[in-house]
Amino acid sequence: MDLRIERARELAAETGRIESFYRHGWHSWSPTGWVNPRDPVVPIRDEGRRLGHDDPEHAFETQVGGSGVGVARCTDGMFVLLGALTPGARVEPDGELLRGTSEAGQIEWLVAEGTMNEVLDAYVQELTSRLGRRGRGRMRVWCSWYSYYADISEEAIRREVHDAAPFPFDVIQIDDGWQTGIGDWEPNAKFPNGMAALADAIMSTGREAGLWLAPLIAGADSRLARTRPELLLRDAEGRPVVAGINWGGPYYSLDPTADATAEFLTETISTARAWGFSYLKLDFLYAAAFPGVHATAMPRELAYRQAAEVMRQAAGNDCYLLACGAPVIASTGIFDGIRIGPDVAGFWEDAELAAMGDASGRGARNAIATSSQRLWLKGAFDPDPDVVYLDRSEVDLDGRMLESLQDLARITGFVGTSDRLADLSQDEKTNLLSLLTDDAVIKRRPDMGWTIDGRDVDFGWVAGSGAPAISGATPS
Ligand code: 9PG
Repeated sequence: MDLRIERARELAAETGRIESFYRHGWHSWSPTGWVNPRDPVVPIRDEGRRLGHDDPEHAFETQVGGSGVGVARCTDGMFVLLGALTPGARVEPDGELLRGTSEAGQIEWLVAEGTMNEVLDAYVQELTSRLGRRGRGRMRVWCSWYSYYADISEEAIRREVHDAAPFPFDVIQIDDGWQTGIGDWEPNAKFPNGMAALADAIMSTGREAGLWLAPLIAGADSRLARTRPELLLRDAEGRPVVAGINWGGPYYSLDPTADATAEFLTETISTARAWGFSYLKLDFLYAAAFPGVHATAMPRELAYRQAAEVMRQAAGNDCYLLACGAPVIASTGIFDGIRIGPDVAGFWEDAELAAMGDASGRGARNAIATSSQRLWLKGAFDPDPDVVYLDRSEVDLDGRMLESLQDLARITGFVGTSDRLADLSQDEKTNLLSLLTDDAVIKRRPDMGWTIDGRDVDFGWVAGSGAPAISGATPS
C-alpha cells in the first residue's frame, strides 16, 4: 500500500479512470455507498416540507461528493482514498482525480492507494490518532423508540424494565417522549415521579440507565427558544436557522460557539447525570454544524465539535455518549458510539421519498443500505446500525430483511432492540437471547462483505432495491 500525508486547503489525488466512487454521507442519516461518478445527482427539491438529511451546503449540487473522505475504485481494481484528518472537508470525483476541499483552512489529508480494506483501515488509523478512538466494542441496549415512539410513560418503562429480567441488556434507554418540549429537558406529566426515580428503577436491576436528548436544537414553540434567544444560531439576516421540521413544527439550531449555549449544555447534561443516567443518546446533533453566523466565527464543523467537547466534559469520561443524527467525522473521538444510518422502521421504504430520490428517510431499506457501508468505522467508535426487530407480528419486513438487520447487529456488536418484551413469542425470546449472547466469529472480506461464523454475509442486494444514494435538500 502507498500512503502519504499532505497539508493543504485543497488537494487533488490522481486516480486514473474511476469506476465507482464511495460517497460518505455527512451525518448519521445521510446516504452512504458506492455510486457511479458519471451519474447525475438529482437534488431533492422539497423545501418547506422536510429535509433530505445531508449537508445543507451541498444540497443543490448536481455532482456527486461526500463528507470528509472519498474512495475511488479504479479500473485496474485498486482503490485510492482521499480523506481529511480534520472535520469540515469534502471529497468529490473529478475526471481522473479525487478533489478535496476544506472549510477549516489548511488541514492534513491522507492519500492512500491499495486494496479497499487497506485504504479504509489506514484512514481509521490516521483519523483516530488525531481525533481519538472510543467505544466499548459491545453494547446491548433496549430502547423505547421503535415500539412506543413518543407514547411512553413511567408505567410503560417500568413494565419493560420488569420484563427485561431474563435478558442480558447492558442498558435500558428511554427515548423521545419524556420531556416537556424540544429544548425543555424536564419530565412531562407522564413521568410523575421524575427521572431520578426511573433511572433508579433501571439501575436497581443491574443495568445502566439511558436517556434520549436533542441538546443542540430548540423547537420553535419551546420555552427555550422563547426565553433564551441568545442561544440560537442565526443567519446573515438575523433569523434563527431552521435545522428541520419535526414534532409538528420547525426546530432551530443552537449556536455551538455561544457562551450561553455552553452553559446550557453543561447544565442539561449534568442534570441528566445527576438523575443517574450514564448512557445518553444525543440526537439531531447535525443542527449545530449548519451554516450560520457564530458568536465566535469558526468553521462550522469545528464549532460543532467544540460543543460536543463541552457535552463530553459535563458527562464525564465514564458516561457512554451515543451520537445520533451527528456529523460522523466531526464526532469521532468524543462519542463512544455513533449511529451510522437512518432510522429503521417496520416497513421497507417510504415510496414517496424514494420516488424523490431521497435515501435518507426512515425505513429498513435505507438503514441497511447506509449502515452496511459504514462498518469499516468500527475501529474508530461503536457503530450503531439501529435496532433489530424480533416481534414479526409488528412489522412488514420479510425474513431476508430481518436477517440483514440482525447481521448488522452481530457485525457491529451493537445490539439494540425496541420490542415490547411481553409481546414476544417463545421463539422470538429465544432469538433475542441468542443475539444478546452471540459470540460469533466476525471476519471482514476484501469486498465490504463479512463472514459470521464462516457464513458469507453481504448487503449488496439492498443497494439496487430502492432510492439511489444521492444528496438531500435543505430549507433556504
Ligand atoms: C426520536 C427519534 C429516535 C431515532 C432518531 C431520531 O424528522 N425527521 O427527519 C426525523 C429523522 C430521524 C428521527 C426522527 C425524525 O429519528 O434517529 O432513533 O430517537 O429521533 O424522535
